[in-house]
Amino acid sequence: MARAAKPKAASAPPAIPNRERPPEPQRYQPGRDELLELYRQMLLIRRFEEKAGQLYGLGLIGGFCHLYIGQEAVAVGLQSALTPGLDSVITGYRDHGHMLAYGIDPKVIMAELTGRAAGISRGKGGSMHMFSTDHRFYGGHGIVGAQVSLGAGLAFKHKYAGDGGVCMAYFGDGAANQGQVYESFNMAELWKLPIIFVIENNQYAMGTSVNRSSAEDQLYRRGESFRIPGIQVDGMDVLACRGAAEVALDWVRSGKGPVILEMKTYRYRGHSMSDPAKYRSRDEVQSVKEKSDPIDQAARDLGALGVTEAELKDIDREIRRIVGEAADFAETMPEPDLSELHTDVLVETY
Ligand SMILES: Cc1ncc(C[n+]2csc(CCOP(=O)(O)OP(=O)(O)O)c2C)c(N)n1
Ligand SMILES: [Mg+2]
Repeated sequence: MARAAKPKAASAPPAIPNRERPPEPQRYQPGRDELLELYRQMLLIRRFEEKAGQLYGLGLIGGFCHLYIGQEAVAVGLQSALTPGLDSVITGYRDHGHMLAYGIDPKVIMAELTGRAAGISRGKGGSMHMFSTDHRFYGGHGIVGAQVSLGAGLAFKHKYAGDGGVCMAYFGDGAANQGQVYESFNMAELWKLPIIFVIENNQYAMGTSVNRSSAEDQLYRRGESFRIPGIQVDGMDVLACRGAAEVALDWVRSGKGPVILEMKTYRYRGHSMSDPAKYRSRDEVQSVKEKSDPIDQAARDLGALGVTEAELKDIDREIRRIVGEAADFAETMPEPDLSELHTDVLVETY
């Protein structure tokens, strides 16, 4: 009896055959003042989030509250390469850092957290539903993965209007397993939409680690069957993030279609303020803080550029003052009037 022919061993084809790839990103080389600004922005996010955690503990913030501590380099590094007023940004519920990185006033973000009328969504959206069309910042979304298809829509608008803008759509490692993400990938590549898909791989989706939930845990490869190139980036290094953003933006702005950036990062706090974090050890968290903290890394880079400890302490003092003022504002401003209960629910003119 003839033996069945042995299946031919696959000869490790290139990930995306016949497809040009973006060049390997280089670590960004900023001047002293530019790096100081990136450092300031990361520290603002860190101190803002610490304060938000305290206000939550005091009962001043209701509902859900997801902190961005540990992931600061991602939003700061990527968004520093965007053009405000032209490009658009959209993300999930862990959104405070992205707003701060876009230069939105910490006072109106904090006031939104405490549900005050002066908040950026007039106190009616809270932590997960912040929006600023002036900044082309389109939320703040509680439905995991929804921002990816909405982001594809924003990118379609950029292309349709021919305005030269790019949409940066952020989502998590958990969201990367959601179906609508792949429908969006397909359309985005098919229509060569100007979108950067940013997967913030902070290693966990609520209490589930990426390795436990993902058949392919190298998330930058998730676009392969759509011919979308992916780049894996050290998301704990603001200069690596910025370097990757430059490459991705060049690619997308030149009309070559979408790109995926997988940002390897880590969240220091629980999923939300109500997470007891029993799924990982304290040692694991401590070890990341000690070895890879993005703010410490930037401080070392600043040291190499001649910035002194005393200058960094002054920056910290200044940031604490800004955050303290934002918290005072958020605690003392009035709540929305009862007559606002049914406004902003539907678009009121058609
Ligand atoms: C469609 C949908 N399914 C489930 C949930 C519940 N949920 C909220 S956050 C979350 C985990 C998402 O994790 P990830 O995408 O990694 O983002 P991270 O919280 O780490 O930023 C889940 C399952 C939801 N909000 N929406
Ligand atoms: Mg995650």
